[in-house]
Amino acid sequence: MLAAIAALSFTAACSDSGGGSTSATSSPASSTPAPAPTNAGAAHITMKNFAFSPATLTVKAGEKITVVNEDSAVHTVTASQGGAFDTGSIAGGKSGTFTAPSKAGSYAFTCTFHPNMKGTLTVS
Ligand SMILES: [Cu+2]
Repeated sequence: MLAAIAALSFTAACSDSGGGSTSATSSPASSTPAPAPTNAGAAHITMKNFAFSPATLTVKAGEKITVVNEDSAVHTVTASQGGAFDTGSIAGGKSGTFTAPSKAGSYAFTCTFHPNMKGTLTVS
């Protein structure tokens, strides 16, 4: 009798875990990416097509203002009176900054190279 073969009941409990438990709750990625609140209130002036934009700007005393030159020509933001502020030359494609006067008032400014460019800075 070859009954000794029966010892091969070696059914290891390798239960192939292909179970239908597909509980992979993939989050629908509806998390809105933070909309970068960086310079939300930062004052800035853009020079484009030989004009300031905006041409009139209201800022707080001593506020820092960023000036972006989108033209290819050199521009400045220069106070028309008393040298209240001046960015100096800003080459095309570059940017600069200036600081608003600490005294409230209305300050006309221009570009020293292009006097037709005019703007007004109001310090509140
Ligand atoms: Cu200019």
